[in-house]
Amino acid sequence: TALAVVCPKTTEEVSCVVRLCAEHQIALIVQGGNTSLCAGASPDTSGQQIILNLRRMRHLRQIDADNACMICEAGMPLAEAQDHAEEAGLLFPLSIASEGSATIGGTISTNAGGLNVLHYGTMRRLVLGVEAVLADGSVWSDLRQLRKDNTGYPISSLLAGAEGTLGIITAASLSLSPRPSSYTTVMVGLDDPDQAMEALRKVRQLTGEAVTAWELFNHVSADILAEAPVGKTLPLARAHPWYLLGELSNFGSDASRGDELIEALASVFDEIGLDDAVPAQSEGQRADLWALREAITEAERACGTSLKHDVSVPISAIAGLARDMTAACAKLNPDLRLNVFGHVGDGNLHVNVLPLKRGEPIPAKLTEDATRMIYDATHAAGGSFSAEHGVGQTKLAEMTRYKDPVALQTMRRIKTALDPDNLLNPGRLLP
Ligand code: 2HG
Ligand code: ZN
Repeated sequence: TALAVVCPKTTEEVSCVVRLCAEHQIALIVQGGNTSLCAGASPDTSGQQIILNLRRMRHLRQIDADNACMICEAGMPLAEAQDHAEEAGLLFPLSIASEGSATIGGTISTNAGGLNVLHYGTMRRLVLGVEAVLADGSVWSDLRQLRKDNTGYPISSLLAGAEGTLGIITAASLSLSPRPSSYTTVMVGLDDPDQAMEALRKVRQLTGEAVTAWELFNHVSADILAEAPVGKTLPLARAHPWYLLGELSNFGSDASRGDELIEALASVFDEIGLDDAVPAQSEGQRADLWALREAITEAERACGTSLKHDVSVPISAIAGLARDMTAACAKLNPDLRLNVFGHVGDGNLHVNVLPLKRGEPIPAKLTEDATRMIYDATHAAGGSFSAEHGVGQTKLAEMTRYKDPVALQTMRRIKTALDPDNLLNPGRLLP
């Protein structure tokens, strides 16, 4: 429910809308690809907020291979930005399952993570600077493509992850990486999440910085992929409690390096006793393996409304957390199906409770107990209740419960300084 949907095409138009809204004290909700998993981009139910949708601002303003940098407008879908980088012979490494819809502005505003964070970092690290319209309509522009600039508070970095509460990002200068010449991708069955982490340590010892993705998922993920309307089965010889999808990148031009990476993986799997592994033999097979992983969210949606948790802990604690939460949820209700998957190489897991019966709501008491158990266990392990999806409107209670009070107070002071009338994305991020 919104007062209006405004689709500006230029930064000047965004600034104009913000000035008008400030004059009339009307709140703005900024929307990109509308893929938030915590209601970050939907207005409240009052019908008094304006949706500012940036999808018409999708130009590539500049790409510069010498400077390994490109300037994209906020409404450009992430997949399109990746394509532009590829055409220039480079890589824009942020990769998330929703990249066909999610936009550059949205992924910066939520500091998105995804599949390659263990090597390239989250979106904030890939942003050299942003252009943004502030709450008074003024335009902050930092598209200079500098890798070093020690002249004060890093305003662009502050806007990354601010969920549109401090300013509206209209464009960004993004850092590009060398493109790997080949990938070594493998799926392997596991008995225990510890094996994934042991393998990661050993493979890193053998190959240095070659590991660019290390994804874990459990047997429930595999089951729902098979049950989905377009059922997908894993290419392994037998079923396992856990699975790993790992990828190594060959950054050199030496083709034999690809063979070395496969040998390194094979020797580590052998040492740990992992005997059911499938390496991708072609680019097509690699795409098929990734399609399985990236279809987990949609397969989950086909089960009805699930209860999502997106947690992170120090990497050393991730295997224990995956195991303990599975055991604790089974105690809450033995029929409960827990879809556990995520980016274990950077310490991030999605721990999602499926409806007990397809399409039926999860009972309120179970929702409460499971959520409390998962977040308390995460907090006790020194973790975060929101690793990469943000806070939006749905995790405000967790902000009050788990966020350091001094951090909250500091965030409120920053918000008041930059948006004193609380007109930019009110009711999200800050409780
Ligand atoms: C992923 O890792 C996304 O695929 C979505 O972060 C996670 O659906 C989810 O809970
Ligand atoms: Zn994820």
